Amino acid sequence: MPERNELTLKHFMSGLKRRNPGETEFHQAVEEVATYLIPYVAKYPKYHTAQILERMTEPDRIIIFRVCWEDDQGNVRVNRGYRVQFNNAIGPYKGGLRFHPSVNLSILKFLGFEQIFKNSLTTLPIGAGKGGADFNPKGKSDREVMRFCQAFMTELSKHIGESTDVPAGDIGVGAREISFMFGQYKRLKNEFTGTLTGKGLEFGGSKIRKEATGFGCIYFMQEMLKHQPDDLQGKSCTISGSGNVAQYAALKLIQLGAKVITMSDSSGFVHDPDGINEEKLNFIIDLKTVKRQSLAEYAKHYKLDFHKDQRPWSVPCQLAFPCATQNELNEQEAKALLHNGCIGVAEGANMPTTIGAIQAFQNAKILFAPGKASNAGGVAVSGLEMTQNSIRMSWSNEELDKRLRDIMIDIHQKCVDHGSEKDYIDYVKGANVAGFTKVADAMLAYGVL
Ligand code: NDP
Ligand code: 2IT
Repeated sequence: MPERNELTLKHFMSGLKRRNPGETEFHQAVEEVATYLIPYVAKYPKYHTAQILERMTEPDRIIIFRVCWEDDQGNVRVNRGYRVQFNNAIGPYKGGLRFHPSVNLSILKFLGFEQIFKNSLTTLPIGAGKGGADFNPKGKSDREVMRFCQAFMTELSKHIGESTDVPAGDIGVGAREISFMFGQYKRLKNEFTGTLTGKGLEFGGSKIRKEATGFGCIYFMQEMLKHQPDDLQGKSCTISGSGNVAQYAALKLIQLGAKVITMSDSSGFVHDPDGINEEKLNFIIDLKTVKRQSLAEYAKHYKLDFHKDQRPWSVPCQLAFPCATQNELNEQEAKALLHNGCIGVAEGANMPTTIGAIQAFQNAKILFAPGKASNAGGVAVSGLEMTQNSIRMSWSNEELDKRLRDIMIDIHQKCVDHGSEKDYIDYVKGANVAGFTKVADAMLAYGVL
């Protein structure tokens, strides 16, 4: 048994698992962070005395509600809606909404927890939350999605607000869903405020928000390479996913002279050895966001191989960008990437890499950027959307792209400052420690609450 006052990872994790049984994704996200923060907290006893880690892993509150709606055949359908308001020490709760059949409390708690550190790293005054529903938008008509979004917002609207909690998109929640939800919020509250981000440009949305997560991820990789020094020119890149994050990661790679050779979706991956150019990418964007079909149609159209039910990590590449979902790159796949000469990985998705895979990359001392650093561009431009809404102004593409790039450069520098080892930069350590201190110091200042 550890001493009563001694904090060890094993002791901390066993308490967390006892309090949150069965929540495996939440355990995984906390373990990755605690591995670095427990030794840090041991060095600065003020955090331990105030039980900051214990408080940070307990959400401020969780709202769970029934969402009842009617499908096109007039059948009554029931889903479960959630909002995890995790931590508002440095600003209003902020984080996306996910609509996917796999959504459960464990997944939303892991996402909300990650958001604490990510949002802190952006330097903007935003706290952390996450929400969503086990609703599957796939195969639903626009009218069904509208009725679901309106029913979902009817309850959620009681718990959010421009200075309270500001949701945005995530898996299954894009421009269509945000528009339906914002319309319903405006109707119920009779106010026009920036309570959701990722809105349409006609009604308070920010330029570059749609592109921000993907672009930001590539800017982060650019910084890691520059530090070596190296660059993106001519590098072969595998991407997983073909949704919002993957699409704009691909676009920025193409614009910067790299070669994108794979994209994927939940039905498999496509390998395009000649490289996906802008014209082909536009085909994919239309296929996934307008037609809402499988990537297999892309393979068919361009006469390429479609690898059904497989992930792209067996394809030799220099850089890899997991941009689909959690735990989509395991240790065995990490070893395949390393074996094939991969020199850098940046997470566009949240927690796409398993703990074993991260260790494999770190043991091989290749560049590895955790999502809380490399995908922070999305929430950063959401924060800038909040600012523009508050001052009732909108900034230009150039202004926002510059701010996004500066934020990613700044996050990279913070990771270097806090994660530099003798001959390696541990970006996971850097992101966790740098993200932690701002939130922890705010919590200390508030006293015991
Ligand atoms: P989208 O819904 O736009 O796209 C998700 C993509 O991932 C689709 O290609 C989808 O395939 C695929 N996918 C989803 N679930 C699975 C699964 N279980 N197995 C295999 N493939 C899957 O979501 P986003 O692009 O917005 O989000 C992608 C990731 O990025 C998520 O981890 C999200 O949390 C993270 N993220 C998103 C941000 C944002 O601003 N949107 C910001 C920061 C992080 P299919 O089309 O077949 O469903
Ligand atoms: O994971 C994320 O950072 C997001 N889904 C974006 C959150 C936001 O509020 O823009």
